[in-house]
Amino acid sequence: MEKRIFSGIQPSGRLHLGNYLGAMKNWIPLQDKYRCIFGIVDYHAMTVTYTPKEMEKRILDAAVNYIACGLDPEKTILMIQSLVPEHTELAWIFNTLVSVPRLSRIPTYKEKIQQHPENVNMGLLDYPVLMAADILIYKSFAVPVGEDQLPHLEIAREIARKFNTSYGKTFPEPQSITEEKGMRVFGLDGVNRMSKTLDNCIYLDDTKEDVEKKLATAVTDTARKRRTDPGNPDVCNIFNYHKLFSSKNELSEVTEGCRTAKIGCLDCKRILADNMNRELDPIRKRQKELWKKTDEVKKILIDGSEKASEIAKETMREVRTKVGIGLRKKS
Ligand code: AQP
Repeated sequence: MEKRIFSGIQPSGRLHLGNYLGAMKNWIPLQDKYRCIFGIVDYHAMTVTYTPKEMEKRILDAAVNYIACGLDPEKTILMIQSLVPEHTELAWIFNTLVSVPRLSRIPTYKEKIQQHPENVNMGLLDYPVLMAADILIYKSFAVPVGEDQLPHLEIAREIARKFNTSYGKTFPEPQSITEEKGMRVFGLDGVNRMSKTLDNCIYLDDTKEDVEKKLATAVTDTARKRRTDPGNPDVCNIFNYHKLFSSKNELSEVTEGCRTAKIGCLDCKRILADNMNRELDPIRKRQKELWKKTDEVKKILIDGSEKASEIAKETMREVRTKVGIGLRKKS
């Protein structure tokens, strides 16, 4: 059987550097090694309050960014979760294999109910079960994810194990594919993970000037009060960004300049802004081109979802038989 991997991003807002460095950028080389299925997981995005009229624009925005960052629909399946309803069907079956206390201990659930105390819905609790179905409906052997998603992947492994024990070997226990670089990108506040909800982001469609302005006010080493004070790159979030965008030489120059107060935070941020913009420029250029041909983008998603459906339907036929629901022509 072909080796498949699945990963996805929620269309819950504009995509940001955390999504790019923790997810999309790492997906690019996988396209040549495995059968990749990358989803825009819109059912997940319904777990927080949203405006229905904006959802389609967000889905398209995610697709534009996927392609602009280098995902190639000729090699890879790009799909929309809700166009393959077998994801939610399998999630229902998986719901019977995991306990409520287990789900309520997941860190992202605790985080979300703090962020959205007015809307603690079942979908938030059930999110990892739907994610397990997203992965296992394609019998994916591995999943490329950022650090925040590792507890969810653990749930997917537990569910696969439980299903296999209860109903016979059906699913692989999916492994994580993680890259040390970009595992956890902090937001401009330097404290929290970069996240759409917290709006502490550099977005992939921010202009060159937006990037410069946002970096200029971003948090650095808070103990460095004056330009003449030496700084400590080890506790500076701007230095974390440098590690992701700057060359080895620049990293040592910036380290030395900061520790000896030869350069100030603004000088350091200017070097970073140039490097970040150099990487983001071609992405922004392709975004603009793709927004002029959204019909083509929609077709890519519809075709991709059809290809994904073929695999998902086959898995569900097997699952329905194994769990014994429905009727079969011959008993
Ligand atoms: N800050 C981050 N650092 C590293 N990786 C990140 N990812 C997201 N933020 C960071 C990775 O992006 C993929 C998809 O994430 P998602 O949009 O489905 O959900 P999320 O992780 O919940 O992202 P947000 O921005 O925090 O969304 P909201 O605010 O809507 O919940 C995942 O692989 C994730 O690891």
